[in-house]
Amino acid sequence: MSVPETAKKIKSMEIRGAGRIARAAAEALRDHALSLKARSTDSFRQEMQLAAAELVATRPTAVSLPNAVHYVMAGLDDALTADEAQVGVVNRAERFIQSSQHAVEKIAEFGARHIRDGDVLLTHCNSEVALGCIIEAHRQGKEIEVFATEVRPRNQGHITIRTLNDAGIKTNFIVDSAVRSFINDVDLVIVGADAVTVNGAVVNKIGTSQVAHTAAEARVNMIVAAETYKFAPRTVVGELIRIEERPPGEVLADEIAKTLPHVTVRNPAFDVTPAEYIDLIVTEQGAIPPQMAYVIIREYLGWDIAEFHKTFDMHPGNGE
Ligand code: RI2
Repeated sequence: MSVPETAKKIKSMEIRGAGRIARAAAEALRDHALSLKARSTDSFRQEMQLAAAELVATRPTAVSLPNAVHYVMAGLDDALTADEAQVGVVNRAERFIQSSQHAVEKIAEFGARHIRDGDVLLTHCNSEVALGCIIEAHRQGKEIEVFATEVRPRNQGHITIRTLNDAGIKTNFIVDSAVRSFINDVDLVIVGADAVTVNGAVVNKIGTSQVAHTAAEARVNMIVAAETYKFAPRTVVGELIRIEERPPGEVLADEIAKTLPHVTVRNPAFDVTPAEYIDLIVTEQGAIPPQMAYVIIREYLGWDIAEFHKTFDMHPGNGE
């Protein structure tokens, strides 16, 4: 798929979920590199940088997106010819896509071990990796039941209940505000992540922090399923994760909104759950307490200050 087409689909959320948008961006960069008829390394590099910037600008919160783009664009490093640069980008894009798919499978395997026979689970939003853990536990023959929230305003819960239903998993569909009413029936909360910061806070779909607070108060454990490329290197140098605020029309129809001149609709797509509400983050490298997020950033994202300056300048939030 072309870069503009991919960017449009990510923006409109036709392609959504932090892992999926990262893989879609890698695919778009790969296809773009293959389509370029660049005469020089410099012009190839420039064209690729424009494409990378367009993709990164689509959605500001899920850090998997700039991390994937960064990984693929490093294929340009040390390339002496346009051909070498093309091979570098294509190889890295393929590697990212494969390792992302592998990470999703590994997390399912590790995460399923935290789910016991007879457990009642609760999930919020639609996370490929969180659902992977649940489906793997079910595949292993554990008898489980799930509470899935609706996830206003975009109703990602509808995707979740279809996936769980198709897997043959007993599922209860509830409105977001019903979490507290059912939390005492729940043994474990499991969600995904759009970003994990250096202090172990998890940025995920709006409402996650309310679920986490409710779970903590009821002494119900909460685990987060997140690939290492969801960890945010720039938070090491004090950058904050930008929370995307989406159009008001997603929450309240424009015709109604315009009759209410004193009302402002706020529509943040994500919120921040502090580390103390999270028991474990399950990554493809194993489970860690959230307080160990820095280790993941250091070891698996190859973070260092020079690298930071070189590669993250393209990020739209840079300098804000
Ligand atoms: P996976 C989604 O964001 C949700 O917040 C979900 O929990 C998170 O990305 C991770 O998704 P959105 O794209 O990568 O629905 O686990 O705004 O699929």
